[in-house]
Amino acid sequence: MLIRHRAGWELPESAATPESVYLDRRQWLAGAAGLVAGTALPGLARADTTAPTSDLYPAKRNEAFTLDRPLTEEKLAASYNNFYEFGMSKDVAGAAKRLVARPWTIKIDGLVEKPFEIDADELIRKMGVEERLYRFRCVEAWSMAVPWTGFPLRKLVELARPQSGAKYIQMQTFLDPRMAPGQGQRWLPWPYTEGLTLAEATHDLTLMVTGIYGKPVPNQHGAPLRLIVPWKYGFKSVKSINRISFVAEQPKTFWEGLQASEYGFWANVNPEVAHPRWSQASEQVLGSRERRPTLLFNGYAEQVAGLYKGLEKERLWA
Ligand SMILES: Nc1nc2c(c(=O)[nH]1)N[C@H]1C(S)=C(S)[C@@H](COP(=O)(O)O)O[C@H]1N2
Ligand SMILES: [Mo]
Repeated sequence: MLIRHRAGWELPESAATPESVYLDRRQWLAGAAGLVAGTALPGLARADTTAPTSDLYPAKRNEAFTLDRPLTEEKLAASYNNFYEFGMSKDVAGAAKRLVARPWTIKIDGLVEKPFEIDADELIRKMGVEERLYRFRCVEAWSMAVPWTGFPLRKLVELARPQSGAKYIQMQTFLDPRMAPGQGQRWLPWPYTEGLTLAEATHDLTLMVTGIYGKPVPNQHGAPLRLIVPWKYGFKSVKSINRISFVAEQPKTFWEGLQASEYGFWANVNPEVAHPRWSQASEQVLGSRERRPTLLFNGYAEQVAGLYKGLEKERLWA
């Protein structure tokens, strides 16, 4: 069993893992045993930790994106993660070393002029990268402030040349239970899938993340390429993306597939709308003892509220 001391800023165990709380603990423990056995699997390639695009870091900071709070300490952000492919605790950085993030191919398909595949580093170099400081708010009611490096997803949408019928994009993580033991947990709707409307995907704040703290993004943060949508709960920010599909209908997401009564498609941050099991009014600032009031759209209301005009009847806040 894992026995660890709780830091002052961590939520009590009862509140710390609400995204997974309703999952059967015994099922998970059975899976965890498989995870240990899986570590000994022979023949698995070791992840190459040097990104062919590492010369792009640190990237120039775009000063248009400023923060109202100090940055979270790099070590803390890198050791308090949600990446269910590698386990359900926050302590998955070790297990995520198994992720073979290079070479990595991203498939662009669906309603586009011409589907294609592209190597992640080729794409990153083509798009160019910049640094932005964003707030990051998990539905579990904790938050961080992070220097991400990446490029606006809009640039990739332009590269893909969507057909007029494309209204949404669906983004998927790899599916490889040998590499990611958490995917051996068959009751979870793998692969991890997320989606955005085309308007959200092409909003200036929506970032394809390739780096963090001035370096290529490490495995536990979703190497080699992950999404960041700072006005939505963290679960929308899918990691280790290998497929982006342009579609006509609203795509089903991992969390909707798991528990639609608690997690929806929109997942915009709103302090006034509680999760069915806990309040969203405030957030624990990781690395400090501070609890801050949560801001509407995580503080990005001025930029994004317009995206939701006319959608007031939708379930925008879950
Ligand atoms: N593929 C994948 N992406 C994922 C997750 C996951 O389990 N698998 N967890 C999500 C959740 S709930 C959060 S809060 C963020 C955490 O990102 P971080 O570990 O880089 O802080 O990743 C999101 N993206
Ligand atoms: Mo989350």
